[in-house]
Amino acid sequence: MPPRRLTFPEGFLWGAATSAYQIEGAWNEDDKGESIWDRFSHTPGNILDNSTGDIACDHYHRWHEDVALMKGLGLEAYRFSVSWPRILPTGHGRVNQVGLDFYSRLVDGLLEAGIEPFPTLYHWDLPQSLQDKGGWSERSTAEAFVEYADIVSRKLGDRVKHWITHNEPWSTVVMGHKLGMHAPGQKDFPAALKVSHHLLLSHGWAVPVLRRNSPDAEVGITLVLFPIVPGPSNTAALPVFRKCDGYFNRWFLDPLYGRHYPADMVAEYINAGYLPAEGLNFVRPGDLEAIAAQTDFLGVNYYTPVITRRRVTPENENEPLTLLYNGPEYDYTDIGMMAYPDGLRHLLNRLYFDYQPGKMYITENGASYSDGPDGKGRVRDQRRLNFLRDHLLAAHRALECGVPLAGYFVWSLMDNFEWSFGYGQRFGLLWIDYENQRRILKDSALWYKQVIDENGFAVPARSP
Ligand code: IFM
Repeated sequence: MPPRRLTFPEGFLWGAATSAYQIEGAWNEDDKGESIWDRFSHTPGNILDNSTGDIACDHYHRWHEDVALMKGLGLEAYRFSVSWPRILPTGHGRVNQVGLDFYSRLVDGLLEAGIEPFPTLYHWDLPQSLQDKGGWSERSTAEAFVEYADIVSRKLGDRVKHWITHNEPWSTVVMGHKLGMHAPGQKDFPAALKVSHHLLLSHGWAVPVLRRNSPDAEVGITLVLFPIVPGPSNTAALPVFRKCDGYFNRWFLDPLYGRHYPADMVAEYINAGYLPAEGLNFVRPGDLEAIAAQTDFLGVNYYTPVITRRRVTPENENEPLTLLYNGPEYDYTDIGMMAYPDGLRHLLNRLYFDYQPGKMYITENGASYSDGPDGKGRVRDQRRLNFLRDHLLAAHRALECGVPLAGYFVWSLMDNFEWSFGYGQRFGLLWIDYENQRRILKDSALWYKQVIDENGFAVPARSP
């Protein structure tokens, strides 16, 4: 059988993504304030290889070269994040003009290169001064976020046509405030639930501000989402399935799409003692209406599914995270995430049929594989290429079902600081030599360039 060609819809946007703390460096230059990630990474014991984002990929100084590389790849869109403490060194009040100018030049540079900027306002680097006052567990941080969103969108709103308020609230809540593996390193689930509310509230409050300052722009939020899949040979009990879905997905999706926080999860958390008997006592009148502000798109970050286990013991019944199954029969990337391309098709279909977002972008998808340059300086990262190809195939299948998917961003444009894993995990299309900051296009980057040029690719006969 001749190989089948996949063609994506006309106008489908091909991009790549990064975030400020992971690539910029220049952590204390030009009057930038300290962020919670500066504090967290400077605290010994928090990062696997004891590294920090102080220099990272030095993108703050090399953004010109990076935009040229993006142009060479034919990228049509670039998702980056704005560092809040670069703009407002203490979180609110005094504005740092130099910081604003940096992003203004970046946006101009991207537009000149024919690349659509997709800025994300919050990709985890909260100003430390706000953390010192309680961070996201305080409502005042949501108010400060709106001030910040206003300042950035007044400056860039004439040129930016796509705004993303937050990246992965789930990660901030769970990794940062429940498990303590991300900044600010807290392990307090009751406080984390407040954090989740204030993150969503700040999103809802920022939407009309972004629309006012950037009237022609689309506004959305990015969630990391997980298809819930019954484990092999043991059909998961429905309550387990529902609970995982509630914990990972519905807790964020339901309020954003006007359905309030899921009642079954509120009951779970009251039962487990994470919420008081009266429930969500931090939700005030009008909050849920604000959170449900109409958006133009949903940003979907997909990496890995949640495979449920059947057995629920008295010890783990209130703890959704213990209900995961990591069987050896699956493929794993170097960071230990399960590679499960078909999960993307399930996820996109489910999101569309359950929530009907007007449009979706896959704002992150990618894999950590450590393949480095061979003797000739070539990076043969066939595993990443296969990963991207199989996920694009799954995304295309969702498109065939009518899902309004408008674009795809590889995570990441370049290898970078992978949070508590440091520099040991490499997700990039570009290899970074951290000794001399040399960038090398990996084989996957060259393949992706061809996909962009042809708006599709030939599917090998053996593909799923
Ligand atoms: O590196 C992160 C990114 O910052 C958010 N999404 C997941 C990526 C890979 O872990």
